[in-house]
Amino acid sequence: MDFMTDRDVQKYKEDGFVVLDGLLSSQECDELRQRMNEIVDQMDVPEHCRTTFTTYHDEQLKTQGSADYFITSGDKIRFFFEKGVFDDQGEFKVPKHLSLNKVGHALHAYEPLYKKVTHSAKVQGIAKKLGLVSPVILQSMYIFKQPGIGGEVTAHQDATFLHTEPLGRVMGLWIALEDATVNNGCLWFIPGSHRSGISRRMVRTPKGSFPLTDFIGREQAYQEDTFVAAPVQKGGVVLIHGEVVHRSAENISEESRHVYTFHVMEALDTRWSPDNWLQPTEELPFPPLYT
Ligand code: AKG
Repeated sequence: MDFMTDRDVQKYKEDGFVVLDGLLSSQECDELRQRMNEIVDQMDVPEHCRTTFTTYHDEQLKTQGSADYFITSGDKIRFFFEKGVFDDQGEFKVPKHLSLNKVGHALHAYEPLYKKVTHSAKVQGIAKKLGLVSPVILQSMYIFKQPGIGGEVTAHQDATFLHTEPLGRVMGLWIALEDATVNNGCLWFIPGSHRSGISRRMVRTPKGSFPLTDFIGREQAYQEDTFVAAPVQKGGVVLIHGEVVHRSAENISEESRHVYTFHVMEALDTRWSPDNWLQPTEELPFPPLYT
């Protein structure tokens, strides 16, 4: 039997998301977490985090450094931190393993264990079940949602950041490496919200200008009671339609909520927007999912 059933496909199409249990074994989750632990052990803290800003000019350099670091991270493995984890001297105020918000955006390409999971038979089976002909991998992230300080992710649609023509070509796979619950910051969705287009787009600004990106349009105000929680057990995956509205709360619990997530795009008859922050590069064109 397929890992993803016809019923799951129907639910994904109706709601814009679906939770599938058992994509990974508990051991596979632990191996991915262990590898991330090693990556963080060896992490070079980015220069812009270390800059002490005493003048307006320093502060601007820091902001510019941080924007550059983000916008050129599509084909690299880079480190993004929670707010307030560095002191004025650029030293950690918390243990470094507890300081990270996420690591991105090319684990799927450069880290063998992550690459293996991304191209696993089950993942390829999901894409085939959904009828994807020529899916490619756009980006990947390891998200920590640290206990006590893991920040809120406000309501958004992924196509705001990963825009295609036509819309409807992008899907996120969000794999829980630990149980994700309403206490430690699981995802929440507005079921069916993937059918109304997008309200906001993040675009690159013209070369040489700052900031490097800007928004066209604005996120709507969504009604709190229209969101439903999508808790998922360790090893399960949430499929996220590119236009479905979703969010996650801050993690005020004592449990972390690590996930590995990546986005795929049906490349057949799809135009990837040259205005997106993320662009394929010579070093890393978007790799095909099917092997
Ligand atoms: C996304 O990757 O689009 C998310 O919304 C992730 C949010 C989270 O992991 O809390």
